[in-house]
Amino acid sequence: MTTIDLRSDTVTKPTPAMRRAMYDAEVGDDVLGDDPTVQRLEEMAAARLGKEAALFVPSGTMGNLISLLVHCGRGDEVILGDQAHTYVYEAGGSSAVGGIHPRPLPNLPDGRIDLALLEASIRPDDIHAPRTTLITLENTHNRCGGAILPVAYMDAVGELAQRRGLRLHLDGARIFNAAVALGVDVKTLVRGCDSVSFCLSKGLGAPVGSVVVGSAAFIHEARRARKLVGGGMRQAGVIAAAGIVALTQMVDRLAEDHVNAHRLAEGIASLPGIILDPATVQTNIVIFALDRPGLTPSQLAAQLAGQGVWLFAIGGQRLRAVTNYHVTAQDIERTIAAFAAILSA
Ligand code: TLP
Repeated sequence: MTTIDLRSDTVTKPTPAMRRAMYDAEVGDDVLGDDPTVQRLEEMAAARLGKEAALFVPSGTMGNLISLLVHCGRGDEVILGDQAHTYVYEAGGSSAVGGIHPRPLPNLPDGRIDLALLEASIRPDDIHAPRTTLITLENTHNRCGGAILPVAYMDAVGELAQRRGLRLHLDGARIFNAAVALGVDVKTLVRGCDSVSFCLSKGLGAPVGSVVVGSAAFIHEARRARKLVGGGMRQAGVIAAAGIVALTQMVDRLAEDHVNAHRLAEGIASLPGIILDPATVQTNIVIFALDRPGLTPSQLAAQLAGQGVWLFAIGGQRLRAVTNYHVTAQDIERTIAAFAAILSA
């Protein structure tokens, strides 16, 4: 029985083309500015997102941390969603390392933060208050079920940030999922952002790495911050080469993951005990709740694993399945059948 791994899109393994590119990569000491493959990836990423410059980093977590360290001084406040990956899953890094004060506001179910609340939460110029310097958004929104923040909302927050003298950082770990699903150029989606961190190692399939983009001045400081957190890498062209393949070959196919996620949602939504509106599934993440006396989310996950289907319980009554390029349309039918066998019993 083969395993269908829906735990995350981070489980994707490098494609044959990536392995070949890694083998052939021309490399140098990137901390000394000598790695041509890293430079090519950074130039490609900056151009693709419509920003002046880019920095290759080991992970999305480090990309967000570096960005926050550059935008905020100690004691400054960042406004972010209470379901944001940066707030929930990054080990409190911006507070621990940067002394940055988080101001979590409720994420709406569609991943947005209410605009009026955002604006009202900006601190007054008062010696008692931390200084609000940054807003961080997440697109697509992981804990909001892969929800897309549309162009109009991104632009509105960008305009608000600019008008109020704040910076806007985007955790765009899955920004290409959003761009592909909306059918818009990713540049358009991020035009109001001062910085964006996006991941090569999720749906795009690279084994390691994220890229931070922004102005040349921002990236200059980000390079120093990367050093500070120990993220300067030497012959990193070996992994950047896979990132180049990710950007050139793996973006458009994300649409298949979205179709599979939607089919999965439709296939399980009507099963007894599953609480899920398939219309809310916009990209490759399916989050649903379980309401079944005598069966906890962890027990359901364990029973599915017994049938070769892996996914995660993510707290409370919720579970998450993430489609990715190792998961085929037939795998989705097998997954639906496994759910049905357990829940109809
Ligand atoms: N998300 C992982 C887990 O950490 C939850 C996953 O399986 O989805 N931003 C967002 C929106 C993310 O979803 C993730 C990873 C990150 C940042 C961090 O990226 P890495 O894992 O490269 O540090």
